[in-house]
Amino acid sequence: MAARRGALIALEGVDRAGKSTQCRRLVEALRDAGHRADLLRFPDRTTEIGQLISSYLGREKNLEDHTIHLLFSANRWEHVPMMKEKLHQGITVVVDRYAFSGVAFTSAKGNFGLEWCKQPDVGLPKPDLILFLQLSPEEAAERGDFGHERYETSSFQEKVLQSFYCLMEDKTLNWKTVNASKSIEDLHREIKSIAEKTMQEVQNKPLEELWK
Ligand code: Z5A
Ligand code: MG
Repeated sequence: MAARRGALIALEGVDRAGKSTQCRRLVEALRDAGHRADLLRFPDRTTEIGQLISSYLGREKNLEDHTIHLLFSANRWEHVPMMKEKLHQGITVVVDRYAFSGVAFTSAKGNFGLEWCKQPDVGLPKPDLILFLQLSPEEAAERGDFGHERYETSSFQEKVLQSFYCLMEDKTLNWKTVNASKSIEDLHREIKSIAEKTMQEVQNKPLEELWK
């Protein structure tokens, strides 16, 4: 019998919804419970491509809109061999943002169809679970002001949210929306329970390809 594989779990959501906080908590808790789990964050600003993306987000560098979209995607693809290896070794991989952020942010710029935005990420490892952390703009505002990076304005974030809703209509993907206005601890417990159930369900199933 083939070895059990790990699950690929993506966290998505609006700005300040608590994705990074919950990703860290989830990986820690899974490890404490005896599972093998690793965290990846997109963009991964540590690679050469990631450094270009970081200077774009920090407004030090201007890049043409198609170009930056493809760089975000390339930043995911450069991790694919390592992600597949981990998943096949039985390690659960938790990703802090994934291709859905890629599509939602670029399509929010206008002049970009959803289908064009999806193409570069077609064939990435398909997440077994996508947790969407839902938070109203008012509640997000209580968590502090926007930073100074590109995209951090309320009008743009509203368009991003609409693009996420379009992506969530795809029933071939396992989207689960969670209420991110809960306390960090309550939300963590809910996310951990959904994640463990998914890990159990997919361990003997093949890893699929996204949007294929
Ligand atoms: N982007 C793109 O355009 N294309 C792509 O392909 C990808 C990304 C992958 C950088 O992302 C930008 O890149 C992003 C999308 C774009 N642009 N924007 N906007 P990033 O992931 O580096 O962004 P970030 O700086 O990590 O912010 P974030 O992800 O929006 O925040 P978060 O991770 O969701 O939240 P957090 O850091 O965990 O928490 C925010 C604060 O709230 C913090 O003070 C917490 O302590 C607090 N918090 C968290 N949870 C709670 C609860 N439950 N209650 C109260 N307070 C809480
Ligand atoms: Mg974050």
